[in-house]
Amino acid sequence: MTYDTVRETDPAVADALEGERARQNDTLSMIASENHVSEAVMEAQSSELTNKYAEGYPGERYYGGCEYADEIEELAIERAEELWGADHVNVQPHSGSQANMGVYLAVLDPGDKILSLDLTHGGHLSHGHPANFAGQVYEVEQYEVDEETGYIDYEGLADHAEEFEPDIIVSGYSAYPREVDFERIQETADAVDAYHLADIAHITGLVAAGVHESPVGVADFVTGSTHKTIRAGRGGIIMCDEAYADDVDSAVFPGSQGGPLMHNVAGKAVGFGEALEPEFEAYAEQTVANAKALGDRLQEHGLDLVSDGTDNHLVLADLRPSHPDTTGKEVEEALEAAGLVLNANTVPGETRSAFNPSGIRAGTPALTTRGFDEDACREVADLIYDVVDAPDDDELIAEISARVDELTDEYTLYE
Ligand code: DSN
Repeated sequence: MTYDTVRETDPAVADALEGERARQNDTLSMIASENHVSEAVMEAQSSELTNKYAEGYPGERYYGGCEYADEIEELAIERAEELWGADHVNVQPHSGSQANMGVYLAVLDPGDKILSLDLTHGGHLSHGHPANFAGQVYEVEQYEVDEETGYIDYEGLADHAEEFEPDIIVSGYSAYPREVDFERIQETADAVDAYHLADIAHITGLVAAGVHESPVGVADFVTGSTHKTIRAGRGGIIMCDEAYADDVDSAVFPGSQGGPLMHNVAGKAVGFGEALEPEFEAYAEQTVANAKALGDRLQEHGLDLVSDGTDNHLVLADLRPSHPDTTGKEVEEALEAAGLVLNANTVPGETRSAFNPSGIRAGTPALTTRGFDEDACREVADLIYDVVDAPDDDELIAEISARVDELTDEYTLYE
């Protein structure tokens, strides 16, 4: 794909697009929520479907000319049903947050109660943070991880649910490195007669590949995004039993969205098709193996990992025990200068701020797409540790940057 046509009419945008392509090629993305889609997904996403209004659902649209939109949405739905084994799938949410909004609108009234994980313990804004619509429209209380172990405090959650009597319990997280016991959370939801929404945005691909326990068929609702561990381009998805299908569909359209972004639905269809190929399972397994290798090596260097390791695609390091005077933001910025892009992150028991927190979160989905194996991830852990240890050492940053250049040349991405 070239930007030659954009360049003819709009050089400023072409420069920025080419800059972003070069940035992705020449740096290593370790942001746990990012990945690199195939060129086929990108082509589908930049198709003429960006021009098309298709309000409604396949076969029941409010506009003419939807025959190809119907075909594409049906393909995306069929493939998603096969990938996750869901009864009903809505592929129209513009994002994971909109997918969550769709579920809330389907079953909650304003003022109803949400019980979800605290953002600083690994939750998500759309699970009820006061700055988000969910925290403003609903009454929210939050559960936590056990600060000693870093694992979800399932007993604390059950006690909290009994006391708070929520209408919905939200599981599924943004910075939680361990397998989630969805069955156990479902038992808690059943005990207090609450719905259970499992937001698997981060682990959608791991669940599809069978390398993480699936909440589909366990939780009442499963939401996800389509661009993280599943490489289907930006967007969201909702899965549920047939019994909730009509409520969910009308909560998405017309409840909270107008016309679906059909070009993104086309990207989802292509990406889901790719994930149905046998190689995807190997990719997901390698992603997890790479995160373990990365985490083990960081621990060998003396970094403290929340929960003492990982079961999935990410590690969360708490810098305080080994480097009490170094913040996550300082490390994020120094690493970025060296071409390693990850994010500063809050940790359980955070003592600094969300903007300048005490941890760093590192994920392996994008590295694995580039072809990194465990050895390569161990080397990346060495580079990360060197920067954590000396974020102000410009000479070191330059050396690491040179090594990152060699790695990005070896593990190529987009032509
Ligand atoms: N912002 C995403 C993340 O980085 O986890 C979740 O939406």
